Amino acid sequence: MTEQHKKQISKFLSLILRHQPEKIGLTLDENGWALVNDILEKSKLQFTLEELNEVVITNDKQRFSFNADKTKIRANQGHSLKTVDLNLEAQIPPRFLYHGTVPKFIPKIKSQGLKKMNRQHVHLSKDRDTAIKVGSRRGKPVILSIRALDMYNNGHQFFISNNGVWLTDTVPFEFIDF
Ligand code: HQG
Repeated sequence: MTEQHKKQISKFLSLILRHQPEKIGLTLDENGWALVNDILEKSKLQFTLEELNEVVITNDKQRFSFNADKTKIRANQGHSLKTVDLNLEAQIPPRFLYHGTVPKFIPKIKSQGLKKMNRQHVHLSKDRDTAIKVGSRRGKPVILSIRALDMYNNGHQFFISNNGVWLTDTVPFEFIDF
């Protein structure tokens, strides 16, 4: 399987499992799971169960998970769909977490803090290198340090996705070191 084909399938899965399942007439349950067979049947992009397996296992960010008997699949984070509840357990965060962004957003972030924008959560990284990668998707990255444990001690909840992304509802500007 070529890297290009894998990437194409990964992008397609992100679209239907995070944002627009209706694009192919797919339904997700309340926890974001879709039936694997449904996806194989309804997808306009052609791929086999073996290829789907390979995409899930080798995915650079481990974006997707199967359930125990591998009949269902879901995205580990990144949803814009308001109805999906991943049922993640609240966690105590480390002292610092990081957010990669780009210069043009800094003035707004300075006044409003970090907002979840189109997604269900603000996404934070456990280390600077990961945050650099996230920011680089949009241009020259700027890395913000978030005083996560302080936030937690002030009543903010944190979650960690299956693939290690830290999630929270909003980051007020006073917890951000610019
Ligand atoms: C910015 C990818 C203006 C924020 C990544 C970001 C991640 C504000 C953008 C995951 C703002 C939202 C999520 C405010 C935040 N004013 N701009 N008040 N607050 N922003 O894509 O964190 O490859 O929704 O800095 O690796 O960039 O898809 O969030 O630049 O883990 O699996 O608004 O998506 O993963 O952008 O990325 P996004 P993100 P995948």
